[in-house]
Amino acid sequence: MEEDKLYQSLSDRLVKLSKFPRMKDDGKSISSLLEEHGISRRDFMKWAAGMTAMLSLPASFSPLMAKAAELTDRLPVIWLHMAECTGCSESLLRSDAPTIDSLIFNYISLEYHETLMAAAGWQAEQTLEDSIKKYKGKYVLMVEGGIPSGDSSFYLTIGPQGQTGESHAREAADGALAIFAIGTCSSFGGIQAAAPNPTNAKSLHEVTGKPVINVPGCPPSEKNIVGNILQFILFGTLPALDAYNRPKWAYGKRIHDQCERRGHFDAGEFVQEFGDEGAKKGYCLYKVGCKGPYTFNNCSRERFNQHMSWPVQAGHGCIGCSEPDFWDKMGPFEMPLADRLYHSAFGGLGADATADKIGATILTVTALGIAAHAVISVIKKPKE
Ligand code: FSX
Ligand code: SF4
Ligand code: F3S
Repeated sequence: MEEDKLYQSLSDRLVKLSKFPRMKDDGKSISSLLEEHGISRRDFMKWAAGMTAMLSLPASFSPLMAKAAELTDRLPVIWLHMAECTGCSESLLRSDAPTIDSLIFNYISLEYHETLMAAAGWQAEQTLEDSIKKYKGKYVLMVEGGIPSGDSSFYLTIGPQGQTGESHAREAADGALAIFAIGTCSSFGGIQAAAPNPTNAKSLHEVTGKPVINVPGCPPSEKNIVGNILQFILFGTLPALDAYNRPKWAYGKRIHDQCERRGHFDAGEFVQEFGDEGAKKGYCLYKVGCKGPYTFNNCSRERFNQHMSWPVQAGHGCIGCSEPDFWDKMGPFEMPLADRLYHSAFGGLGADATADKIGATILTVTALGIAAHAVISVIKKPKE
């Protein structure tokens, strides 16, 4: 059976990976870390089952997911910051009590992360250079933030030598095994790329010319960040991607399709203004600007902060934060976009369009310079 074969090949891969040396010398396993924070094995297995479902794998693969989490300290990760608010890192790290996702993030072999590491100045610069050399062709590069480029690249300089973010990103991308753009800024340019884009901020793909897996959202949820790391550990290949190079397991469906207020949309029950009777009854937020019908992400299913809540549950519409150019194209955020999107920009495709169709219609694949299948074909297999 296909499923058995897949199970076997993933488990063989994990066995090979487990023979790699642990990259941390504190001797702590993920189990001891969880125990220290009062998280039981049972909770961990429940979490692994949730991750397995999120990645659309059969429930019987949960033990493999748990094993993959235990092996995240075998993969060197370099995490760079560009022009952004650091919300992507915060999304993972700022919960009142450490979550399993945040513990996994701490457990990963983060060779370089400007916000988290103790080193600064020359020492930090050295750490980055050393990591790039030492793990050439073996590290995963994760970049947060849009990248001021060309004649405007000096708007972002990093480190004691004043190297531009643009050249930092290019150098690190050259030796990477796989590259992830974490957040909408790195995926598509982000807020700093909003018209008139004074710093000429660009996406990671545009700046490096490399195949990049985009994990957008401003910020993306902790689940989507950690899920991508686990997917890579498990498969060693890239996931199926949509026209904007977003993994389909996370960005394959619209917010609107899985929204808890969808029944009210279908019944024509709308909040007319914030604070009205409809708002108190949890009616649909479309008329006060929800962009859920045009936004591809799993927020309505996975939510944020350990499944606690998400924008629509909190009472504000989705602003489309995981879509390219949302900063210019989704506004005004508290007014419906229906007319523009249904009749002009989306060429009449309306709310039934899929991301791929929309991609082909307005923000063309060529504009991004990537085609999903081309990306998959050039991906290197991890060295084992
Ligand atoms: Fe902020 Fe990350 Fe938004 Fe951007 O997130 S949450 S501005 S996507 O790069 O820090
Ligand atoms: Fe939910 Fe927004 Fe769709 Fe209404 S328009 S059902 S609030 S996603
Ligand atoms: Fe962003 Fe909309 Fe989700 S605003 S966080 S994509 S609900």
